[in-house]
Amino acid sequence: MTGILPNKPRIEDDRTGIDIDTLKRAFLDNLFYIQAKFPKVSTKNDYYMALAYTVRDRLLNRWLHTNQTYLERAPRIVAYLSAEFLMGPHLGNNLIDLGLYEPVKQAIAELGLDLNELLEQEEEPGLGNGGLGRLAACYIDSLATLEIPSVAYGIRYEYGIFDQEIKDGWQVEVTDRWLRYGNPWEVVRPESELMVKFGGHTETFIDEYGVYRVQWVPYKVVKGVPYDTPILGFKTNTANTLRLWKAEAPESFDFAVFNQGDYFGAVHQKSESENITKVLYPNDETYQGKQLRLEQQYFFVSCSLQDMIRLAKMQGVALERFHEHFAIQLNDTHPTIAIAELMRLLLDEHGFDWDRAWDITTKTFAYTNHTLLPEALERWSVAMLGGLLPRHLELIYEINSRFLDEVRIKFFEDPDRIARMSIIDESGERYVRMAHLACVGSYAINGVAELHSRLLKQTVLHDFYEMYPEKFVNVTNGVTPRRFIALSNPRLTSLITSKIGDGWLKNLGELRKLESLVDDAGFRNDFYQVKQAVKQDLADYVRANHGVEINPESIYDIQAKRIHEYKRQHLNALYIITLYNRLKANPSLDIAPRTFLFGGKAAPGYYMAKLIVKLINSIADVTNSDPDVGDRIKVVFLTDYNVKFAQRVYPAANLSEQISTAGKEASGTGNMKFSMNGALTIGTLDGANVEIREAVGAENFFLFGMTAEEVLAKKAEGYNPWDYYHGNDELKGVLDRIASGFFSHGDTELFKPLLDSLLYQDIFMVLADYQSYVECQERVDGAFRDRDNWTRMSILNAARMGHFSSDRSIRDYLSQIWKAPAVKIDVPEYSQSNG
Ligand code: CR6
Repeated sequence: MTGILPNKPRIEDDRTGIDIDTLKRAFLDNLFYIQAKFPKVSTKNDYYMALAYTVRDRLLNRWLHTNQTYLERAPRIVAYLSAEFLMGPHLGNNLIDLGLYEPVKQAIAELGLDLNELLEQEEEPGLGNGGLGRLAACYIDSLATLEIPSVAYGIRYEYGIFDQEIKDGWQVEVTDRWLRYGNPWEVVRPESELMVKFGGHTETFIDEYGVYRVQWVPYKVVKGVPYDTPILGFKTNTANTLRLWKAEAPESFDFAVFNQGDYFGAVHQKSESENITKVLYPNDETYQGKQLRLEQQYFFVSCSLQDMIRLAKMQGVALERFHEHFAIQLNDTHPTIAIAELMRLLLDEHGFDWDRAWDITTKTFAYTNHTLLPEALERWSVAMLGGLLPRHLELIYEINSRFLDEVRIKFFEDPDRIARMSIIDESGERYVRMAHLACVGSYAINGVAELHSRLLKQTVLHDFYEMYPEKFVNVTNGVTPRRFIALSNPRLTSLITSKIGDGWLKNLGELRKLESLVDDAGFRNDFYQVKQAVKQDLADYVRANHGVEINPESIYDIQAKRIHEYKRQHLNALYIITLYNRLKANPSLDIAPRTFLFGGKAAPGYYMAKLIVKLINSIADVTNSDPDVGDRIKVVFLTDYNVKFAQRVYPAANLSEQISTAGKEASGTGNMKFSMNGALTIGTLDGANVEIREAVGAENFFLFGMTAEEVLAKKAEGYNPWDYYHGNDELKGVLDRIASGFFSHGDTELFKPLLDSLLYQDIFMVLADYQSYVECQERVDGAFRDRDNWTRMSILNAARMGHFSSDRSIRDYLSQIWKAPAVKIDVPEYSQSNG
């Protein structure tokens, strides 16, 4: 049998048709036959599910044709390996990609329902911590939009990033049961299960050809089951696959144990296997040497590589050509064990010799580094890695020994370099340094913004840069305008489209056409009205969900991102207290009213980050109820920040806080999402802020603080935060106010750890940047009062952000690293049948 569907999709068919009547009928059919409900007893979730299945039916056609085309044509495939995919809700995005948003909205309305309410029902798959996971999601959107054959591999965590609640001002973590009501977007493929080995030992033997070989005898085997989600491109026929692996026990029971009567032992083994994909580690930018985390990494990497080899075979591609067939991108070091695993598969399971296997491996992998923070660089103790993956440890030692020989030859009189560059850290307890393995085993290494890529070459990866300068490239991050403008800001989208057409959604550079409208007072007013309407929406949401009244005329000053000392939410807090002190000293002070909005999760074990959350909430308690403050300052901590919520927040911002210590934020991507939606940035010269400022123009960006070079210089000359405390009365007043217990009902101990860390160490130089930040905020205050000029700057921000589309990032990866051509997918056109 050839072809996928027996017939062309027909316009009046329930599973393919897209006219309003068919959509309504299909929706009711799904409600009846899938949810087994009729309208009178249906919950909102039943309606959501019925709609989700209706939409899924309409994308299956493209997905199956895409899969069939790839199978037949065996094109070069980009495989994106990532431990995190922070997808956000699927329904709205799929509607946008299919061009079905308006018809579906109408069909749903004709059934007496509200599309927005159904969209709200979707429990998002929060399978990531922050920027890195969300970046992966944007990249697979762009890969499909650019019609690049690709597959994304990751882990199907049963519990994603925890839900955040706030109790008495403190963060409380609640498990994220996102799969509770089922997931209509995934298709399980039990027939494609694979086995993954763990533990045990290795044995050597001589094979039938007299060749010396190694065999791994594992302690346990775990089954990997793939769950596939179609990832549509925007208005293309391409629908690629996100394949997430779930761990299961190979048999439901170990019958040998069971028959001896050890029922609990047998069940325990089963649950132990399933533990591997139970929960996402909720740490952003920190590494913890937890064995289960290494098990997760190896589990998904081994499944994915075995799957690729299987696919290559199905397509008749010889393994010698694996690297021509696949470009594998390692999203940070989390999947880096793949380098040793591919070597193992080629050597031990497919009989390759070392040189051939190494040649293929090093032509296959490319590595993206996402951080310079030392505490985030992954390293596994040799004892742990060897216990879990004995064969891989042997291979890593062999890779290292050959690599160090090369280092010796290239830098023959520099023995220190050997110790510095070794994949094995032998300075104390021995560790495997995953970033070193990634550099040695990859043909390309990239940072995620120009500054970050430069600092990588100058600092953490300097030795590797000297060894392999040709491997180093930069790919500045980008974000998808489909989700972060079209879906989340429909008002702005229709305004833009009414002026310049809709080509910008595929070619974001076209936004430049808006620049010529900046002198058009009518357009400025429309743009302003859009922003006000969106701000009103957020105000309604905050009233309903937080019980706080915020003023849409005020500056919406927003810092939304993970809570981290390097991101300096506490610098923002110090400014709020500065304003508060000023208002108390002079109650008639004239300031532009501001609403300070914060959103973000703290890692559960990160005490200082949690204390910062508590401080913000404590400040809010005081400022929001002090009659002297009135409407001039409101502070709100927006609970449980996630992708769904982010989509409400970015469009409503006037001011985007991007205030990390220069040199610490590799790129940032929230900075891009805010600016695209017309927010102005207050920021340091850090990460992609540097490039954003160049793009939008220095006059449309509020810059403050030390540069990365100045930060390093200050550290070198000996930084003493007390100098700033004693040298700045206003800063002293702020810190003293916290210390006095003013925000903690008289408790002078509560915030002491935070104050001590600022006054005795201040590694992120909050105090050093304080004055510059405060002065910059005063410029913001002044600028906001000139409403028309602010709108002008806001338009120019939106108009000049074309460079920060993830489509551009993907094109950069393609031209510099992957070299995979696009493949057009043909899908039969709808036909009008006559029965
Ligand atoms: N935490 C960087 O800190 C960057 C993203 C995506 C981060 C952030 O600046 O935008 O990656 N790094 O490149 C890591 O996760 C290690 C992040 O999200």
